[in-house]
Amino acid sequence: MTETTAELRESPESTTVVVIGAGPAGLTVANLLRRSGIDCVVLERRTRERVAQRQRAGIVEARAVRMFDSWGLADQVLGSGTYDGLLEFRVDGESHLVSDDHGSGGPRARLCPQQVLVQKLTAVYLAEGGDLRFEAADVSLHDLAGDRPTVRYRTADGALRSINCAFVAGCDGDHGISRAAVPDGVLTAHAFDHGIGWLTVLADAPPPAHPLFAVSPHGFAAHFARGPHASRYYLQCPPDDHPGAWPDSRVWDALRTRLADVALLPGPITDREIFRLRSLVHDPMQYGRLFLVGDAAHIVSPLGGKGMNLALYDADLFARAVRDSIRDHDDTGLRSYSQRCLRRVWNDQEFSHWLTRTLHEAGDDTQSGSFQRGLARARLDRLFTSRNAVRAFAELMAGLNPVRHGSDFE
Ligand code: RFL
Repeated sequence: MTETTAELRESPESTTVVVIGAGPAGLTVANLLRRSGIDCVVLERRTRERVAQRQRAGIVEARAVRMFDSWGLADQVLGSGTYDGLLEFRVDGESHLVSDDHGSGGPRARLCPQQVLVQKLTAVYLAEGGDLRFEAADVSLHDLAGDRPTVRYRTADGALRSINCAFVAGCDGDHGISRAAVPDGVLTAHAFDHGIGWLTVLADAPPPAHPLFAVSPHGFAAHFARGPHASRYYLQCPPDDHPGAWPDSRVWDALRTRLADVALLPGPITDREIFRLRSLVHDPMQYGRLFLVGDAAHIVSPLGGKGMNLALYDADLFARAVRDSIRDHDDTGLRSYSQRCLRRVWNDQEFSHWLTRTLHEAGDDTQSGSFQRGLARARLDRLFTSRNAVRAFAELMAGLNPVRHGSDFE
């Protein structure tokens, strides 16, 4: 017998759910399971400090605020960062304010940077006695199609550990090991590449009065708040561009031109990277006792702010499904998990795709041509003039438009 086998035999553990990954999806699953009295173990490969610093999304949509509210968690994990509910579209320097009021009452979206949400979810989970293991290396999944899957990993000091469980929540993002553990041929990947790159810049610079989207022949740009003294900017660029080609002076010059704001105040740039705008859906979001949650199952191009919000939606459905299965022996939620998630995923993909095409094609017509530019401008005009168009847009932004499930809507 090898030393490794002996060590694994000496230290078997057992829990109900092993959660892989401590991003927004994994931490939400863990908190909701804990609130339901269901034991789980979270395995995260990074350190707590590293996870707490990852800056991406900035707004928790109204639907997700309601979800946290329904679990009694909204004030603890979201803070009180509200905004006035207006979005600014600046087209060739002309400003148009669009309200995100969807007209159905109830809580509105909250300004809550992703890293703040992650920090608060972590703190609440640990304060309530949750089991969260950072620096878990070489995580591997076994017997996913059986009754009791096993998860193996290596601790920070090199010891091998093994946990038996009833379910695995694969919340480890697009590059994790969960989806990769599914045998070939089970999942279908539906992918789309917009052929567009974005330079994204974080800076300690004054945030805009409203989330700002700018359209012009110079290319798309955007400016969002990331706290009271911090901003995130986006600049359309070739997808194979390099951050080194964007020194500070070029970034601020391009922003002033595209945002049509000569007085834009610069600030120290704390992060700068380039990524491709792409979208990806994996179907189904389940294999045996493994359930894929969040980015592990789907990637949404950033316009519309749906990626993190979809992760929160999946997490809620999964936690409720496990609760019903364990507490009431009702597996309906588990059986319909993938289908229900995918309905909302495609709904949000369509919204994000529409917004991405509209805001890029309305500006620089070198990629899509003058006809597409005319169509995109017409769509924007409709948004600036029709009350019904604004209401439909606001409902999609809020994540509150009904989505069909069989003969039901939710
Ligand atoms: P995450 O956040 O990627 O977390 C996955 C976690 O799993 C860990 N992990 C592992 N742990 C153990 N073993 C392994 N083998 C592991 N492999 C990975 C990772 O360390 C990590 O901690 O996925 P999750 O939880 O599904 O959350 C998804 C969101 O992070 C993502 O959808 C959003 O950030 C997308 N996104 C935005 N979403 C919005 O809703 N609104 C936005 O405004 C918004 N802006 C953005 C974004 C994504 C961006 N990037 C990534 C291009 C802006 C940007 C720049």
